[in-house]
Amino acid sequence: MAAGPLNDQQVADYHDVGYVIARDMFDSTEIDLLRRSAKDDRAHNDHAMNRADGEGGHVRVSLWNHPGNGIYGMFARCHTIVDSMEKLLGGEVYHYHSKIIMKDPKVGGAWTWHQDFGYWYQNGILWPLMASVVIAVAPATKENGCMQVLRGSHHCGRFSHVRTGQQAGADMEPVNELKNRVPLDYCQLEPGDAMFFHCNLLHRSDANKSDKPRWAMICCYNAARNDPYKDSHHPRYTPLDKVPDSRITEVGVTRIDDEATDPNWMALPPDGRFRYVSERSD
Ligand SMILES: O=C(O)CCC(=O)C(=O)O
Repeated sequence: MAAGPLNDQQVADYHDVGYVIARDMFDSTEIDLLRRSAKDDRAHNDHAMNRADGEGGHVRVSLWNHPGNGIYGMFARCHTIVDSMEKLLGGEVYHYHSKIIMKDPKVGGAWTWHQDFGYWYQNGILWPLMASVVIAVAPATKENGCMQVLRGSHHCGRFSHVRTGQQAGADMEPVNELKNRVPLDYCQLEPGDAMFFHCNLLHRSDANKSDKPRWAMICCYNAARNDPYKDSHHPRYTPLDKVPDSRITEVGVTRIDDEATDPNWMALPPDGRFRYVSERSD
């Protein structure tokens, strides 16, 4: 069963360097169920969009706003994750969105340097009281394009984000300076590891040139006290019903169909406000 929320040292590390990796936060049964659901789930595959990286690669991404009662919802709502987020963000949180990222062998595309808050503040969010967790479904290695971060870069605050070609990313002039001053960490993960990171942490990833897939689920949260001041394509404060960690396996083995229970799949607008290029793969 899931390992329980982050401890005080892990919370301190997150505040210090902008991220923390909790090894083996989920066990192999839980991750196998997630992997099988993600692989076999027609609804999820039907809703996957190709996010082109402008260099010939693409990542398949499916994204939804509200967690439901299927296995994805159980991960996003379980005590281990949500209590961790509440420790990191200092109070009640709500679910902002989740996504499954499929970086397939040879074709899986790159991500340019960015901060998530570089986009999210455009949605009417005033404070960077937001964080994400990457739950590794397959190993994430240097070879298959694991996430890279500039350690401690969340202390810089928000950088300007600009659109270059098909991607919007951080203004590279200050980022290149920062690269000379702080370490670049490769965040290599094994299935079941969970990486929590601050919304102002600069991160990127390389294309997947290997013959191994890199799949992950990423769940994003906002502090309840940080309710956006305007509507956007992601939700305003919506109370989150936490579930016991045991529900992941219980729901996973009964294979509740997420099509009915996680219905809020997103069609992404190609208007530049959001960084995924909307180009349906089907
Ligand atoms: O998983 C990756 O390769 C990068 C994902 C990312 O940067 C994001 O979702 O903001």
